[in-house]
Amino acid sequence: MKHKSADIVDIGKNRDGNMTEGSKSHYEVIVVGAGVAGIYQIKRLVDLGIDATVLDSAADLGGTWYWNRYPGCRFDSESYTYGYSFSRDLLDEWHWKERFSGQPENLRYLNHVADKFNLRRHMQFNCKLEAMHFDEARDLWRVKVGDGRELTCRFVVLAVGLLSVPTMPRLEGIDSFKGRSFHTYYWPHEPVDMAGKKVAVIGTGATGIQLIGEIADKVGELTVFQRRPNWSAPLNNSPISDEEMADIRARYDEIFAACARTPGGFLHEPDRRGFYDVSREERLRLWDRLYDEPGFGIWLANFREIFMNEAANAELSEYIAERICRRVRDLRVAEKLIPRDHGFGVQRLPLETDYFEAYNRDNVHLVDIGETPLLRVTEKGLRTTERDYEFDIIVYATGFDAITGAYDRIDIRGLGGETLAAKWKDAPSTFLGMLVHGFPNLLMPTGPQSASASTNFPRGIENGVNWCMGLLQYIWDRGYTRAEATREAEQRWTAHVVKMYEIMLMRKAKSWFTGYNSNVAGHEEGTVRYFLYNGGTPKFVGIINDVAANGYEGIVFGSNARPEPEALRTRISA
Ligand code: NA7
Repeated sequence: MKHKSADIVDIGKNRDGNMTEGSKSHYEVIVVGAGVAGIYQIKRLVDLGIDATVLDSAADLGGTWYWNRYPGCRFDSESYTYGYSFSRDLLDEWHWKERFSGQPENLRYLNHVADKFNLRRHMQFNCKLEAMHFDEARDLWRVKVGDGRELTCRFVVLAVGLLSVPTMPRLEGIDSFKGRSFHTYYWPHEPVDMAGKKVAVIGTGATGIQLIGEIADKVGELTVFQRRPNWSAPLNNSPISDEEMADIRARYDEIFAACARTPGGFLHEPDRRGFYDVSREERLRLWDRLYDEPGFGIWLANFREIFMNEAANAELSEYIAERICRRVRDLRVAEKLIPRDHGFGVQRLPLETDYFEAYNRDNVHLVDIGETPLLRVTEKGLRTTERDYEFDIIVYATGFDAITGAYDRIDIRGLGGETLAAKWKDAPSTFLGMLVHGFPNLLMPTGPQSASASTNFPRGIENGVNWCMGLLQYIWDRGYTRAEATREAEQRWTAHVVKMYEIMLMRKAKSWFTGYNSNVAGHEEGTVRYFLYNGGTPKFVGIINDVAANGYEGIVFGSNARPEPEALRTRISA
């Protein structure tokens, strides 16, 4: 497809179709992030012939699947619910090899999508977005890229990821360690030889749990430094044969329809019977089945009360604790792996493969740093209040400055020079998780308080991108140059998001769902941030569709800088 120039203001000098992406200075839309969301976003834009580009700080596309290369990294979503749904052709030709596909295949998939739809030529890599300031007189964003370039665009779409800013412990001596060390997010691209090595893993979130289960039998000694245990349940992964894949392909419509129906955007539908309407025996039968089934069933196909009712949650937690005890030989170790400070499923549930069995191995050791905290990193390893440990490799599986971290690190200034980081200092506030009052022409298809983070991510991404595209088309059709959420609409949405937390036990959890991160100033224990929309996919989609149907109620439009009618026609008819 010809990449049309849609420069609509006098600063657009690069009208030469032969110019490379990197030499242009103005775009109608700049998309930031070439991950799952950015890839779909640019696909939708180029399909319309919009002059758009993607900037990404990485050396290549893939976002999460580009960066996270640690062993064991994989979906907890059924692979065939994770892929894009927009192209029948793509669905028909891609064979997911495993029910829960691993990082290498996921990255191959995203590359395949980009190549198939010729999207790579609209992407610029090693391009970190440093700043974006809104030019109020011209309704433009002035964008500063890490390579020194200054670009302008009418709209910025931030597809920067929810978990894209890894955080390290605030420990002294990290740089003094003489062995190899890395955060899981920055796992090296070349294979890491761990055979016979003494390896430390700090952190037992979803990442640590995947990693530990995978490497326990491949390293010399593995020492896990656990501050708080996490609940987790078996992934029960398996390969997908040609026959199964053919069957999945024939059922794709049904599969995506089921995802659209469920709160989490997965295939797992909640058990809508009342927790106390069925006998305890019946509950146990359900849990026995769900625990041994693949995927998030034990979390999402459970009774809805487990998310809201302390007693119901406690009964399920006891059941899971008992299943853990059956898998870990040393009951003292099992006891340390069972969370006692929060109930099952109120934090993000990690799914595991052989995680608990890893602790039955002689070469795997668990250090409870809740009891004997880490003091510092030394030249040779780690020091706790109890003793010194020596390692060849230290892996930090210590999580992310989640949800708002990537936004906070960009100098984003809206009307009156207000910075987004200052506005969101205590907590984000948005309209539908996709727009922010005071920051016109900024779109976040998967922003804080949208439903994407609390759902099967690509399903949320498609909903978010589709809605943003509808809004852009509305703007272009009417010749507007500015769109901004009103303060009232933002306040209403944020209050609704907060209300949705009030009924959930998760509001009390020390997890990235509530903005907790001991390694980020201001995010320590005690500050709850309302990051996610917990009303579920169907409700979220209903609300955003209603907003669109009502002429984008809650958004004000303006046309300070009128586009040339011809340029506008070109874009819309493309
Ligand atoms: P998480 O879920 O935030 O887990 C981070 C883990 O690291 C967790 O066990 C933390 O313990 C531990 N941690 C963090 N900082 C420290 C310090 N300073 N010292 C010791 N231990 C620490 O991140 P993940 O990467 O595992 O998962 C993130 C998401 O990625 C996941 O939910 C998936 O959606 C994909 P804590 O519990 O805070 O005591």
